[in-house]
Amino acid sequence: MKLATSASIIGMQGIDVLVIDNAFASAQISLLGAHVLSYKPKSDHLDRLWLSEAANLDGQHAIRGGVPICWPWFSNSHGQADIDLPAHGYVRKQLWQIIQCIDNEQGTEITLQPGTAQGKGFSGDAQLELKLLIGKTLCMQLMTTNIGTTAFNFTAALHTYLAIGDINQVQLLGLSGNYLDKTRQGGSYPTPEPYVFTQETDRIHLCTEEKLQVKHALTSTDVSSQGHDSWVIWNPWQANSINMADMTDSGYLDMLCVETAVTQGQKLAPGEQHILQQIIF
Ligand code: TA6
Repeated sequence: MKLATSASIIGMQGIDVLVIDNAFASAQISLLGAHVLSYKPKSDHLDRLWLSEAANLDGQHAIRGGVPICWPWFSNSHGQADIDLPAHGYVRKQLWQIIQCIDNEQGTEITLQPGTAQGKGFSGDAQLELKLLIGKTLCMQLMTTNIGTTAFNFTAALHTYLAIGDINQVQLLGLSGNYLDKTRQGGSYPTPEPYVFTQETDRIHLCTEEKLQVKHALTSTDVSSQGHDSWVIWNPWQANSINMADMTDSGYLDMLCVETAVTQGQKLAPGEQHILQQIIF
């Protein structure tokens, strides 16, 4: 497979990384997990994504930061009794292949597929593909297709870690209604107004608003989505950062996860396809 002129592959510790540098932006995509690590538009050269300074890039661990792909289940919603199944599914620790990488007038288009979409805990016959457009915006489409003869269910998320400079100066705009709070036994609470951050936050907003805006110390980041049934908002705060080997003690200060997600279960009949799309700009 011939790479686009804008593309090259480099080794970064234990992982191979596809590096894109075109007229509109630069980006880094780890082939472990098809994990976008960095996206910097040329308009201001500011990375919209956060990567932990302590991220484990040995090729064996899920990467803390960037955009982890959670599939075929989000969190622990695999519906199985097996407690050893990995949180957020198994494709973030799989090696993905580059199927296509071409430059066009909008940027660089990349298609990636995992070695296999099959894995312990999921019996669906699925094809999984991630399509990226690295341009004036970062467009990601996670495409799930039922290539089998029976229906299956899945959940998923694009678990985006945004670089926000200082969590104490963030305001999130665009959400409404109630959210489910993982830090309070899944209880339901109204969306705060203004939406600011002062403590551990782990929330599932069961709403399909298309566009959120994160105002922060570095710039303002817009995240828009289609194909989702939820937005998940996460910041582990200080005590959890201290306890996580792949975050520095103060790592929580300059990141916020804004995740477009299918948390309620998406059923796909044979031949059907679902696209979870996220655009960051
Ligand atoms: O999306 C929020 C969440 O499910 C949190 O509950 C938190 O655990 C986070 O994801 C990170 O999960 P990970 O498996 O990457 O440590």
